[in-house]
Amino acid sequence: MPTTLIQGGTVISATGKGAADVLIEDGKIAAVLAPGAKTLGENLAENVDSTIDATGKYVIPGGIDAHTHMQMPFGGTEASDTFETGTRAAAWGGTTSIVDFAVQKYGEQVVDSLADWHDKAAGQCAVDYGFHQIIGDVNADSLAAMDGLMDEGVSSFKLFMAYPGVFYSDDAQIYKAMRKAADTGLLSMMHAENGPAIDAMVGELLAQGKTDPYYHGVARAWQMEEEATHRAIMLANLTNAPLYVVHVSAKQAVEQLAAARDVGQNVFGETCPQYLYMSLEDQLGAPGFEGAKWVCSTPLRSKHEHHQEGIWQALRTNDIQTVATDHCPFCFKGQKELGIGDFSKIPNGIGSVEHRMDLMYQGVVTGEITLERWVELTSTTPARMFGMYGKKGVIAPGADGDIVIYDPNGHTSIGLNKTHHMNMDHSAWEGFEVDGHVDTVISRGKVLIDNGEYLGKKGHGEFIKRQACQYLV
Ligand code: DUC
Ligand code: ZN
Ligand code: ZN
Repeated sequence: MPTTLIQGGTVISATGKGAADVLIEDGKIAAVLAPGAKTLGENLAENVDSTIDATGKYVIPGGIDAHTHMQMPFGGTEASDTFETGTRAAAWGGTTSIVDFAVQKYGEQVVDSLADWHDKAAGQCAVDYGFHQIIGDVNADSLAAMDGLMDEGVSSFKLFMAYPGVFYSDDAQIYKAMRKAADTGLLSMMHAENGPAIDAMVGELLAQGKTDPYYHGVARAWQMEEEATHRAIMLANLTNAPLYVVHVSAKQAVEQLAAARDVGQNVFGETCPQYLYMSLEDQLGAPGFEGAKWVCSTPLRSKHEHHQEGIWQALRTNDIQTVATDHCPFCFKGQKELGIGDFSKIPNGIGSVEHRMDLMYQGVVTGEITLERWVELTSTTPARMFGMYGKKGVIAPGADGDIVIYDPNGHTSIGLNKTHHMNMDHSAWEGFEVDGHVDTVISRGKVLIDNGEYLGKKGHGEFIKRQACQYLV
């Protein structure tokens, strides 16, 4: 039974911090000890297989990115990270678990799509992985298939109010799926944007010759996010289904979530780093076709409307509970370029799985969030939200030995030119310089990253059979 002792660091949890040593035994956390603790009068450090010096560093539970799309067919192409490359990049960035989306398309069976995702991921991953189920075709078969998802360890599913003709569900379909969710205990996840109205506006803009990436953000107006968020909340209220709204970017959508939470509804929100640091004007509005790098949905919002500040505030007030990435990478050459002359053909997505922990630590540096909140947003709450808590999201006896040793005095230069590990020919984060550094990453007791070296291997990552949401009011 291999044992590792992490000594001298400051252990951060969602509720506090303090000096402690952490003992990992056989892949699990065995003890969190007073510094220099002795057992049976012996110096513990002399009796373990290996020690890691974390003096001056933070010791945090491994990051959990609950929203990724590895090798997802989308927008006439396929997301450029495989499970192998994407989870390796996640490890580099201190994320030790991802939850990816198995995709049921129109005409497909849910069970087949889930089996397909297992085939893609099995034996490929550097870190542990779970699945949500996208239901892109709500019909009698898929509703029946939802009965079996919880037993498969897939305790959440996603519907789309956007993308008519691709993944879109109308209100009747949403109503039926939420009824099923209330019966089965599955968590409903929602892409909340009014797709039919957006598509009408896209048509108008293109007809006016407004084809640049910037107009992606114009067409996907905040009103369309607020409206859909409200409608999703009402349908969830009616059906008594817990609701998790993904990639929230509009401050008005946050107000809808907050109002529902204030009356005790089980409604939750997720945001992503791009909605905190980027804007319609500065990135989507970059000259020429450059803005295509930042085409994602929901879109980056106007800095003049102060959405970014609203989202930071929601992270403090717990009106938004988690930060994921919506990692959906596409290369510029041959993929983003599909939309030259027509922004609606640009594959939607940004790659960030490698940078989330660093980017959110920046919020600690600037005083937007506390250290504890950083851990809560990026690890502990995702674990609770998606039924992994106890095993993941916490440094406590019995939990998996998933640990990041983070150097607050370190520095991280982000981007392709700084040799990121995502399978992309560009970076949406090129040139970002942030305080803090992921020094050591441990997954179930195995060191994956240490001192700038990758020590992991594909196939180390195991499927996480998730339980029901542990975050309900
Ligand atoms: N948004 C994206 O940006 N990419 C994938 C799907 C989505 O909803
Ligand atoms: Zn989405
Ligand atoms: Zn997504």
